[in-house]
Amino acid sequence: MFGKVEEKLNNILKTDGALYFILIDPDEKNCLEIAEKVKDYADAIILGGSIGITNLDETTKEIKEIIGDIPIILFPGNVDGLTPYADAVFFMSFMNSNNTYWTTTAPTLGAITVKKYNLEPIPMAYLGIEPIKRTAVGFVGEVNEIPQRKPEIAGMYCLSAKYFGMRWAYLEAGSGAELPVSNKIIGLSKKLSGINIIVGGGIRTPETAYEKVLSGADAIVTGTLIEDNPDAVKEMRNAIKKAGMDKLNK
Ligand code: 1GP
Repeated sequence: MFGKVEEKLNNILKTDGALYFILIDPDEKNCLEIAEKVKDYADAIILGGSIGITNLDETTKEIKEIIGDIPIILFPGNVDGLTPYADAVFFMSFMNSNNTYWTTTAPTLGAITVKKYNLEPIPMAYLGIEPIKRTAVGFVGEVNEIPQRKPEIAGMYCLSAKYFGMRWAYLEAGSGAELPVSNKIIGLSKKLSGINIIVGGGIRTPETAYEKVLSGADAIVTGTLIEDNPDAVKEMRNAIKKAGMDKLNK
């Protein structure tokens, strides 16, 4: 039932208790340098951005050469964010967008390309949490932002995602968010749904990542951190893996 990439990630989750995903924007000028710097620390590279796609095929091939066996999972900002040179795709619905284009039309238009490119689809709910409205993805994705002080709304979306058959939910505060998703939201989302919870947006310190994993996050995503300070990824990975082990031993 699971494809190879998802199986690999689930196996790492069993042994390590937590995953570290590093987001690379293929439109960043220095994305190959970034790939070189993070290749020893990421469990998967997630590739995508909200605005613009330049030469995705070439960039993906070049990144693949650098990172070797680490899976590349596409994180498409739109239907043009697909390439046959990646391993998998987060096949996602932006569930709390106000626009049906982002909830269902874009994934429907993209589905045939996913099939044609033989990409492994990883079914995922994408959920925009405050302060996502002030970030690019909130603007483009016309989000009906989930308030930080209403964790039950996020939890209910995750439960709904589980009942739809999605195996992953991404709690997103938006790239560069001033505040990451709260521990309460993460905890309730995990407790209610039991599906794999990815948390990203505004995670800048190893301490924050540690807390998020202990609260219930299965995977942490960082993007901006690498662009600002590539050397920070080692500490980030250590904190995530330590939290994972602490969680497994609880
Ligand atoms: C964006 O959650 C990711 O989709 C990463 O956010 O750039 O703030 O790390 P940052």
